Amino acid sequence: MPTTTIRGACPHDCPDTCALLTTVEDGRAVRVQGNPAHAATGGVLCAKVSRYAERTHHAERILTPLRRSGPKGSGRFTPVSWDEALDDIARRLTEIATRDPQAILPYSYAGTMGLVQGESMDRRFFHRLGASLLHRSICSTAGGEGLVHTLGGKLGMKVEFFAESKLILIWGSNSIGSNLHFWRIAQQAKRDGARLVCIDPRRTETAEKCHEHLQLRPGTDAALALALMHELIVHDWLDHDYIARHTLGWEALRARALEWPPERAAEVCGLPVEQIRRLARDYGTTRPAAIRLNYGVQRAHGGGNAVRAVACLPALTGAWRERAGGVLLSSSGAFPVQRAALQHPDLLAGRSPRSINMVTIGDDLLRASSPAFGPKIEALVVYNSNPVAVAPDSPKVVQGFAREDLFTVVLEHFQTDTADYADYILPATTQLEHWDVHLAYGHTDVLLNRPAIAPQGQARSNAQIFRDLAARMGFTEPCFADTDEALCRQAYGEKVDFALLLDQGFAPLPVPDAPFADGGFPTPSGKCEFFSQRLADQGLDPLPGHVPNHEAAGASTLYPLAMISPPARNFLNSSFVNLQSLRDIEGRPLLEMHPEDAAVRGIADGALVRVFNERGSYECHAALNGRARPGVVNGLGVWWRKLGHGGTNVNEVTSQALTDMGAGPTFYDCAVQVEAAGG
Ligand SMILES: Nc1nc2c(c(=O)[nH]1)N[C@H]1C(S)=C(S)[C@@H](COP(=O)(O)OP(=O)(O)OC[C@H]3O[C@@H](n4cnc5c(=O)[nH]c(N)nc54)[C@H](O)[C@@H]3O)O[C@H]1N2
Ligand SMILES: Nc1nc2c(c(=O)[nH]1)N[C@H]1C(S)=C(S)[C@@H](COP(=O)(O)OP(=O)(O)OC[C@H]3O[C@@H](n4cnc5c(=O)[nH]c(N)nc54)[C@H](O)[C@@H]3O)O[C@H]1N2
Ligand code: SF4
Ligand SMILES: [Mo]
Repeated sequence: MPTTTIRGACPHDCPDTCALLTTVEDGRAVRVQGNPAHAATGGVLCAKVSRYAERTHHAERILTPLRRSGPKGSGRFTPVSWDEALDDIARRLTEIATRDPQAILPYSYAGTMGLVQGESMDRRFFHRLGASLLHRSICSTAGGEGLVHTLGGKLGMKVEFFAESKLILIWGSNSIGSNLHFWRIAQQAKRDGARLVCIDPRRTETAEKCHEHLQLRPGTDAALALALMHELIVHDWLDHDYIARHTLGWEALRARALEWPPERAAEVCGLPVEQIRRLARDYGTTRPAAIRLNYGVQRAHGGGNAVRAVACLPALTGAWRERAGGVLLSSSGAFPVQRAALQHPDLLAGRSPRSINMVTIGDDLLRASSPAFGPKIEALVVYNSNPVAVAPDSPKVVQGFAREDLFTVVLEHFQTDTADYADYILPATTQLEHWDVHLAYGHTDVLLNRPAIAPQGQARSNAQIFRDLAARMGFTEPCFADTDEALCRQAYGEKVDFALLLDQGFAPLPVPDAPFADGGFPTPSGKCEFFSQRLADQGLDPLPGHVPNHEAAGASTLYPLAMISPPARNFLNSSFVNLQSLRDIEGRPLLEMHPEDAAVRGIADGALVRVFNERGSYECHAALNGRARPGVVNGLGVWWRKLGHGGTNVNEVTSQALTDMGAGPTFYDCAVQVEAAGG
């Protein structure tokens, strides 16, 4: 019985982008492990992807094209051949495109982060068609813009050097759950004497294992960062030389920060003033000091400003001078992806289609044609995403997907909540069945993914499906003939040694150890921009400031609780919810509450509760497990609606309001009321 081991890459939306080793026996993947030769992976995978063989060979995989055979949303389908499905889809899309191609909307995100299966042939196809563009904002645009306007790009410390830090701020990140390989590095620093501080409204597994936890109110991080600056200034824990040479707008920032004594921030953040003072002293007097910032801080109204405020800190103390000092939110800007070669924007041929924000898909699917909006959305092609489960304000999203006059095609592995609303479901390959090449946002190595097994059933890769559709629609440009393997080579062109990728599966980028030790920020001024002219030009505050939540805790008497909805550890967004072994670990959909908030509502631990506001209502079980702070509830995400209670999940109550920068989502800026269900 022949056994082989194939090198690959984890496709999931996770900072760690692990190198995989898949063991194959008789054409079946029997084991998926971490590649020990890849330092960032260190031979270790998370529990989720250790189950990747189970996911791939799952009995409920979609293995043939399916056509809807019941009412919209009924989830009833019949198998059809690829020819029937592709002919009919091409006919329907052509018919709509003849009227206005912008009535067609692609909807995708990072179900796979692969550059080939996520942003190559699909983009070529929709560019050639002239379809609406999608603003892919559902995760990181607020923080991304915040970084760009401060440091100049999605760049920061090299993750491995956190091991040498003496103080690590883990800010808006449950590293144990969602950035496991960073946590291993932080543990090493801890063993070598580093102090770990967690800043998070939830008492996470990570917070419990740090030396200190600042359990602030959601959406108040900028106030905390400004108070830290205040203390750095009044105690003169500043690197004046670094500030003078490598920053822009110091006097203005100084004046702003002096408006934020710790007492004021303590009031806004709901923290003891002593805890803020202590953190400022530690940060001002410990070297090297490092900040692992994560996207949890930027899912509230002021998310962009919060990231800007935090990203200013290392320039004030000169922490950037050492390789173990600075901040890391994302490293993805370091990757020289050849996007024009991959995506062919030239196929737009001078057209500039409108862009639809994926966060507001609920409202946008319900809009009529108008001069301001353009044509009504008549067709949706969904891949690498499960919007009916993950997009905010799901009552509206569901209503939109249920439109009888909407033509919906979903490329999927499983019959998700979104696939239930499809007219056609097309079977997609998993990472074990196709080629791809990857960037990472938590380290700086390029990874290659080789197929380990043949496509299961009649599954085809996303790139193959768009290639097939292009042929059906008469798109004859040569770029539609590129194979998946050729696309892998085009992703980085000459910038990355493809032979090395073929040989070992990964290739480190040549990035400097201490990127801003001597300034050199890729901003317009070349400095760390405390003051941003680009923001001023957009009519925004040019300095980082505290922007209160749209729905601040306690501001509404009807909905007095602030809800955040961070990821459950054993799911990845809504992926893996349908894996029995992982769902068994998570148990059931939970709402963590503070015992006092539960007691006044007559709610006992484990009771079924109703979480609601003017948008919707969600049923789950109360967990009085010590993780919630008073006034804040934590609704762990993101369950499939159909696997939760009453066919709902936490996004019943989240809103489509946007962030200060980047037009991102505000999942963690959400006021609710809670009552005992049936009460
Ligand atoms: N297991 C698992 N891993 C994941 C994911 C997953 O769903 N499951 N998701 C992946 C994705 S898509 C992403 S984008 C990345 C990063 O995704 P993130 O959402 O950054 O992941 P977390 O590290 O869980 O960080 C969220 C943390 O921020 C906290 N938080 C919420 N509001 C605030 C706030 O206002 N201020 C502060 N300081 N903290 C706040 C939450 O309590 C939570 O602990 O993780 C990825 N990794
Ligand atoms: N309330 C709340 N909502 C949230 C969040 C939160 O913290 N709280 N987090 C938000 C964040 S950070 C993000 S990034 C979004 C993520 O939302 P999504 O990007 O929609 O992520 P997933 O829910 O993992 O869904 C990805 C889907 O892609 C499919 N898929 C995977 N690989 C392939 C492939 O190769 N081909 C095809 N055709 N399909 C594939 C998977 O089967 C899965 O169903 O959710 C957001 N929603
Ligand atoms: S989800 Fe993250 S930690 Fe888990 S295997 Fe993938 S990259 Fe590694
Ligand atoms: Mo995300």
